[in-house]
Amino acid sequence: MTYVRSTFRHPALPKNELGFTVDYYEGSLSTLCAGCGHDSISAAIAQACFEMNIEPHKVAKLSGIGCSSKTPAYFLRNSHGFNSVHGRMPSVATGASLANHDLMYVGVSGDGDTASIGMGQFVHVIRRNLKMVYLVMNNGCYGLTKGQDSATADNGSKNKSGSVNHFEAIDLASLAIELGATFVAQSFSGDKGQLVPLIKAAMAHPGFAFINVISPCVTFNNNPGSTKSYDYVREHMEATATVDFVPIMKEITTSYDEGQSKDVPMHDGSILRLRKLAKDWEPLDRLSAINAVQNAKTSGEILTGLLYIDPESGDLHQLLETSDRPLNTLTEKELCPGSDALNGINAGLR
Ligand SMILES: Cc1ncc(C[n+]2csc(CCOP(=O)(O)OP(=O)(O)O)c2C)c(N)n1
Ligand code: SF4
Repeated sequence: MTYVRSTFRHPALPKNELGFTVDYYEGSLSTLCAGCGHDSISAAIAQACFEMNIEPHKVAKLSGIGCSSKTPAYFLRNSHGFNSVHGRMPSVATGASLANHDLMYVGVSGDGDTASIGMGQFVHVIRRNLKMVYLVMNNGCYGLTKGQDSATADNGSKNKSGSVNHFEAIDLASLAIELGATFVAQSFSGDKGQLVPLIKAAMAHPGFAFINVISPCVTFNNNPGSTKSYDYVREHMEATATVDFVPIMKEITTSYDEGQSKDVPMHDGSILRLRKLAKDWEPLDRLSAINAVQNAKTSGEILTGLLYIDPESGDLHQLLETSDRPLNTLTEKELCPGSDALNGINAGLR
């Protein structure tokens, strides 16, 4: 059996500004279970890159281990990719970005990959505000190893074999806000209308952009009693706002009643237009975001949409004052400026 996609596409498929159709942003044929939420997220990433007119060779996809971490094979086949070790995607992303910050880094992880073995790496990549999109495909279980409860499984949630989880769940979105992440969003694999603009906004964000996406595992955790099943999430989703991503120079066509919408200007000139739905929630206020997530949780709802943004965030490169150019484009003279320069540095440290 071959997993290469057919290249035939309808000749009338719309093209983006680069002249590519959306299939140029797809990957090889998925080997995940039919109906797995992760496949819908891969499609949303491809769609977002298509709509953002992104050159695929300017993107690096990174992942750990898990069904979720396999997905970079299923989108952006013309991009760079590195499938790393379980839970270690953030350090690979950090190293790659420090060597070349000309690429856009898209990290994909699972709730097992991030909230257990990779937790140490996750919290530190947030602290460092590495400019990347970090997307967790959150199904509350370890899909690849046959469905054991993960650390994001809700207390009281039932798995397929009927056993009840008695541990408190790690709430990745709350944790990210608490640790100082400068863009935090939450969504559902079954809501492409919400997910695509969130991914586009995350890509335009000048720092660490985290998206926690509930992504049901149809094989091991889509049963009654599970709080990560399609039915449960559909019934308990509550959005902070509708999100409209308006790219640079594009006319704003949507209009909302005064007081209902909020425009968040992004550093590159694009605009995030939010039509607020949640009461007492301010996207630019961390405490308000934390309260909104916790209040929703207390009432048994899952808050989705943009939760928090600091559009002025300064990323790791700015903080470390690293070279603007990729290291592999620096000349030997620039990389090794000679003993006088070294003596000067040493003298400055005495
Ligand atoms: C160091 C190490 N420990 C354990 C494993 C076994 N393992 C592979 S994937 C996985 C968990 C996958 O769960 P998750 O990240 O939630 O992804 P999903 O498959 O649910 O998408 C585990 C424990 C491994 N591959 N490497
Ligand atoms: S086991 Fe679950 S997470 Fe893995 S591909 Fe199948 S449905 Fe998706």
